[in-house]
Amino acid sequence: MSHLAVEICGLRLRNPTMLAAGILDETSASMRSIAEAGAGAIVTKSVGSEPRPGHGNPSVVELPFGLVNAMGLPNPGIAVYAGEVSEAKKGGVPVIGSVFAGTEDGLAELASLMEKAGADAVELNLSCPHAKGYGAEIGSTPELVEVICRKAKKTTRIPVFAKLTPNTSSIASLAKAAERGGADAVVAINTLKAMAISPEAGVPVLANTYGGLSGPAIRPVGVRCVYEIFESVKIPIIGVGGISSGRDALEYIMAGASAIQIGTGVWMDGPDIFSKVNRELLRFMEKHSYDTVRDMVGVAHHGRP
Ligand code: RRO
Repeated sequence: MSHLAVEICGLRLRNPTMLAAGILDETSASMRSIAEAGAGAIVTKSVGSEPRPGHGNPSVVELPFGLVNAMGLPNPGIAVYAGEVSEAKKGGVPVIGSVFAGTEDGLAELASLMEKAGADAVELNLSCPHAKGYGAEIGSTPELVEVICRKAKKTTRIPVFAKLTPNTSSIASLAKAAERGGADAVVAINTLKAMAISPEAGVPVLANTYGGLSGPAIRPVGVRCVYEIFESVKIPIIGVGGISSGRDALEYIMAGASAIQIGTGVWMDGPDIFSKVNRELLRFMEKHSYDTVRDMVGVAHHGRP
């Protein structure tokens, strides 16, 4: 009998789909509605130590093949958001707290505050492509990624995930550094650094000029990144980038992902995307006689066991 349940870093998920950071995760109510819609876990929005308004508008450009966003890490700060995390847990699925900071000490402190708020795991945002001093600015060198993960592991008992940037010549080197630093899993990928220009106005569309491309266009990049990381580390990989069908999820799983996240797909198709992806995954597994998701992880490297 095929089933969708997975275990990742000790977290038991009823299925391998998670809400990605940054979409419909501003409040506990929206996060619980995603749990009700069928997600196996929820990742919170990226939260920092202090409230931040984010970048000015326009902060999102919709394209036929995805989105370019420069939200700029808007969030109410951990002191306020902690209450949303504990409430979100009532949705009955694991809640993973995404955090950002400009230093390794800042990230370690936020990781521990997320644990106190009740998060089941923490996701270190080492990859936002357009926020000065944060994200990819501190997550692009293996040495720093290693130190950041080591510090976060020292201050927390819950699993630590490192969300990595694809805007680098070797995402596998970043994944290896995260593993050396003790990270329990890596998440790949965040958005691709991008921009849009209005020919009529003759200026960049986004107030921040630069943003991050997400959605169907980046799926082949994400799948390639997961494939490369799988060959380099032993810790689990969580795949994200352009997933909106069971088939898309299967690409990531067969490249090496033990679970997957959906962000822009929720923006495009609504929360029902979780039950749709899960239904399609299960149908495929039944048709092709895979009992578990785990049996499909990395199949593109070594063939069926
Ligand atoms: O808030 C954002 O602008 C943002 C973040 Br934190 C991120 O990690 N990735 C992204 O594309 N946008």
